[in-house]
Amino acid sequence: MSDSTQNTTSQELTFEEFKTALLNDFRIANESRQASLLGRKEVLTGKAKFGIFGDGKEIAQLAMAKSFKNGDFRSGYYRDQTFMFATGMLSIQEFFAQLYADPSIEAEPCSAGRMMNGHYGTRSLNPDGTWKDLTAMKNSSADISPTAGQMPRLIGLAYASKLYRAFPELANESILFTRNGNEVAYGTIGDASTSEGLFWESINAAGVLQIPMIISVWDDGYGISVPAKFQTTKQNISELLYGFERTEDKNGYVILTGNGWDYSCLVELYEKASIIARTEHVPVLVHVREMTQPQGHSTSGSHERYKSKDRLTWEDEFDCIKKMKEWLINVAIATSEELDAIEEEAKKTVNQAKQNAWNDFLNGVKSETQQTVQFINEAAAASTNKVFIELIAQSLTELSIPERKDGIVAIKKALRYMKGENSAAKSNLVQFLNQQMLINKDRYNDYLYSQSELSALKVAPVAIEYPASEQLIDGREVLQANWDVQLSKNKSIVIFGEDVGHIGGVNQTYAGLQAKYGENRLIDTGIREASIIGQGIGLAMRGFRPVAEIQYLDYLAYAIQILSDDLATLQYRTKGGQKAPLIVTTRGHRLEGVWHSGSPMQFILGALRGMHILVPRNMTQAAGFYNTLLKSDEPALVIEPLNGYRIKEKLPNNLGEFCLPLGHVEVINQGTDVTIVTYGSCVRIAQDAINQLSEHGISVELIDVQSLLPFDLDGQIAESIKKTNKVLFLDEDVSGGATSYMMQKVIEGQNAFKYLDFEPKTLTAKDHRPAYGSDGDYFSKPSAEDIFDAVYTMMHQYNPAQYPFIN
Ligand SMILES: Cc1ncc(C[n+]2csc(CCOP(=O)(O)OP(=O)(O)O)c2C)c(N)n1
Repeated sequence: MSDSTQNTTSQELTFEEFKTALLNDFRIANESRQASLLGRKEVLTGKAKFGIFGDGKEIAQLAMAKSFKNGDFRSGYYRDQTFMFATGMLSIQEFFAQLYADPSIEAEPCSAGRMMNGHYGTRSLNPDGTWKDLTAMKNSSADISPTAGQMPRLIGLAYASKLYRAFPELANESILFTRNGNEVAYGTIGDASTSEGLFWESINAAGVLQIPMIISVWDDGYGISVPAKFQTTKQNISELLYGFERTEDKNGYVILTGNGWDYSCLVELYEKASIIARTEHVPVLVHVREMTQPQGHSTSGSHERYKSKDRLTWEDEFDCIKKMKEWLINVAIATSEELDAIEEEAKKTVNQAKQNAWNDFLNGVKSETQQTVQFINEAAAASTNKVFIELIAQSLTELSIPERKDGIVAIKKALRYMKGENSAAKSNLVQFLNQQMLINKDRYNDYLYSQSELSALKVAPVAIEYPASEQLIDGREVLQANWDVQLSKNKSIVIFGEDVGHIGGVNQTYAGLQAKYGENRLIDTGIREASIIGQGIGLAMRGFRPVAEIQYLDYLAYAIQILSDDLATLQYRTKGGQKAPLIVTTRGHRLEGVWHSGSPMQFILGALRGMHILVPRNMTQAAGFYNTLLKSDEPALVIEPLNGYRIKEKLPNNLGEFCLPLGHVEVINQGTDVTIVTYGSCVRIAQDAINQLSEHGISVELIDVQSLLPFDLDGQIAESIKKTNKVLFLDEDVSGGATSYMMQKVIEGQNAFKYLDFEPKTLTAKDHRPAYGSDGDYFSKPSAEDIFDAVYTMMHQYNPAQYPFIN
């Protein structure tokens, strides 16, 4: 690992020290360039599948790396390899291991081969999932591919420093995360990606929040093939952003610009940027123009297709490393020969690192392939189809670059030749196959959720305790009282969102709490759902326990991309290297009209695997889930039932303590004829229907699922169907939505089909959004009458004599 973070501009350096530092930068630039060149070759010769590299962006990243300190965080994108090398956060060998998709954490610490090359990240967690001391290391949050998707998270990473400064007492206790809030968050983004809404939303948010971050725009004039004239008004992002610039009397950004080939200017620029961001704790934007992309966008195609001859000539002439070399010679820091020697040395270093990475990777696969061949041949010897099976083993040995899947395919094909046969060697082969499948499960499928001791599934349930008195209060008051206790117990909890602070939330679930705990604990934000989530992700990555509120479930759609691509994938894409225990709270299912009554559960369930999805039927249950989640290290979405805030509930005694287990259903009503499986606001509507059905002699077992992800971990629903032999899945999603999800979990996942005497049914909302008004609601969403009719019809078809038709 290399580290060029020593100051190359300080007046205190002797000439020799200064020269050494500059030549070190020149070396890293050359190594990085060489890594890009060799990386591309590796893809084109079939050793890797895809390559995207940081060539043309080297010099600015060296300059940026100089001020990056322990405790700081990067939130960047796939062009940043030089920065990663220069800060010591990545070695060249690790860079190549990622290109080859090496699944070992030791070889490829960013993602253990899960993310394609150019997607960086440091390991914030120990193997047991506990935090490392992030102040003793340089940190990179894990990249994602969607352009500008790194921006929302950057807000939270920078905001954490501001909040730590606001709470010196908390900062003192949070020694793994901060030194007095001094850390700066560094962001990078390509010029074309500034066309994304996420960029503008995040830029505005950081300007409002005034947080210590340096965001660099790497401007090479293209987004793949599309030039700046189709991307950016005036083709100049810093010119557009001047409206955000701070003035004498108004907060805003410090905006700096420079050219990507001008080393000395960039070093000065970044020194200035970092001093401002670190000391004044404000956002700085650095627009680095005139960058090049010597090998084009990626290995997917050549840039000759879309760049003019003139542009290609200019890119050649203004290549940043070439320019740095000219400058070093012109200012007499080094001779051409000295620099040539460094270039030659860099080639050797990179070649060696590449070779080491490849050998490590290939040897791992080869040893497994050899074992596979041996097991297949041994099984062949005991089979009547020996000849055919040996041929399979033979073709495996002939592969010059075997992959792990080749071994599995070979075993499965060999076993088909042995169908009906019994031999010890065949059993050994099957056992080996099972072992390999387990090993590959660990390589490719683990860490979708936390595997630490703080997994939400390991939080011990604590029963709700009620006082003797029967006093009832509004549901929203239960939540408010529970948050009050949590906020006083745990100083790292911060709750933010639209209208959350001053007025205490649109449904008063935080009423009075800002006045009690201050503006930095209960925080009003702008209307900016995606960056509210990013704010939460970044805060959670730096030790806070953030609760991000999305005002209504219908508006979660604005944030779903960042929840899905960033938060939900974080543990998985880093193979347990990073976590962001963010609680996302919202309210939904039922109120009024097209945009305040949605229940798009299937859309959420499909997008957010990696998060827990909880759908409490009332506010006490919701509080129980919050209490559980706050003891865990996992992200979750809790959807409060929007029409339940004024419904009366009892106030528990043990606020802040009672914990609802995740993945456990509750049987709300015992019954024998039909099982109704539902959640959220539908529970109450079903209760109404059940009362009406009982008048007609039909006994319904009502199950509140309450936790959609995870879902009924101990198979209680199948147990109920064993008794009733009939099931209706009910909710307010569209047809084929979350009811189908529940049906699959129960009928297939719990094998409940074998207990059914009657086809499983679903009852959902209509496929359009709910119309406004009480009648709009009634004719759009399932009502008690709809439930009555659905259940009665089932009973009538099952036993027409006992349940004659009604109409
Ligand atoms: C949301 C999204 N849309 C499209 C893409 C495909 N894509 C990958 S990189 C890229 C161009 C980005 O250009 P720019 O931001 O200028 O960065 P550069 O690659 O030039 O450094 C595109 C369109 C993507 N990754 N994400």
